[in-house]
Amino acid sequence: MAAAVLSPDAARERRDYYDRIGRHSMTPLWEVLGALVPPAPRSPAAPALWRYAEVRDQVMEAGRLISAEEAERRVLVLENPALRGQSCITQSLYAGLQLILPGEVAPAHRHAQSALRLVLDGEGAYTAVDGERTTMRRGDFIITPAWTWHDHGNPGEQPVVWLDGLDIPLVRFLDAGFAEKTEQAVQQPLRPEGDALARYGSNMVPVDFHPAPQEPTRVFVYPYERTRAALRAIAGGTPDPHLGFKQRFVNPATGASPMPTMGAFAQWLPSGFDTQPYRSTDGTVYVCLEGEGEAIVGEQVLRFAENDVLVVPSWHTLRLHAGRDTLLFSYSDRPVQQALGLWREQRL
Ligand code: 1HN
Repeated sequence: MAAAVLSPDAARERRDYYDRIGRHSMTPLWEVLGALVPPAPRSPAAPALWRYAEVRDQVMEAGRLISAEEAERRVLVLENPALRGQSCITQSLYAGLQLILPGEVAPAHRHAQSALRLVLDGEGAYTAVDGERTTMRRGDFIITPAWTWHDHGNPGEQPVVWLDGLDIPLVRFLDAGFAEKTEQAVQQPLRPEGDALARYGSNMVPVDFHPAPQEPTRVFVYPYERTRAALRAIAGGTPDPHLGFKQRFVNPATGASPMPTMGAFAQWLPSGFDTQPYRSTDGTVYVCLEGEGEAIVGEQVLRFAENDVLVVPSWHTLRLHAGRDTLLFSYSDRPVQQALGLWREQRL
């Protein structure tokens, strides 16, 4: 509807009225309705890229300035350039690069926020989740579901860096955050390494195990070798024109997302492949695990290589170009949107 032209008197009368109702903490909906209920998402987040080759030295420098123990978690937060100061990469998601040096531990704690890790650089650190350790190898996708005890340690020889993805902004929005620490910084292993994967992630589950539909998976590591082998095995077929070969990680016992608040994906793009334009309502964080290429987000061209992190905000049109055979990991709030009936995608 076209805005009516107001006489100076009428305009002043309205402003005075807004001032008077403002003293009672009221405001006129008609001034804000268009912004509150946009015809399509207008994310305040911006597309952005963090080149690992450019930030690696700065991540390592944090290792000289503060110990993992003092920091509790030694992390550089990847802040969306349009949302600085809010510790978020999209409106609902957090991302950070965490460093743990040989001999260090990051003490055990638990919280309502769910976390995922993607191992980027170095080997030999571990994450322990509710009494079981997993040794980190590059590309491994590891989860610490809400309210699970978790600590990290590095008994190896190399600095280890991984990407943390958490649902921090979502939990903050809901004012539903709790956290706890323990006296013992390092969890005593209760089960041998590999137990959860053998028990819950080998096309079998314990005979009387019947998880509720929204329960997070007991499988807390998705080893890169398996992810990569699966993508390579299907990459001989016909790629989806908009997505290439894209798989979603699942809770093998239910088929649902591994955790209820964040979905994760792995995608293979053959060398030279160009995806058709695509958009979806889940703002998504991508990590290049292998290869290199371009993400064209709206008008912006983001050139990525191995270990680079990039963010595509909600409803921004994405086209991907693979300069070489390329493997992308990604995560988003898609399971939340789907559970609430909000998720939309468009193949352009
Ligand atoms: C956390 O627990 C970890 O466990 C990493 O490694 C980053 C950011 C905010 C709150 C908790 C971790 C975190 C975090």
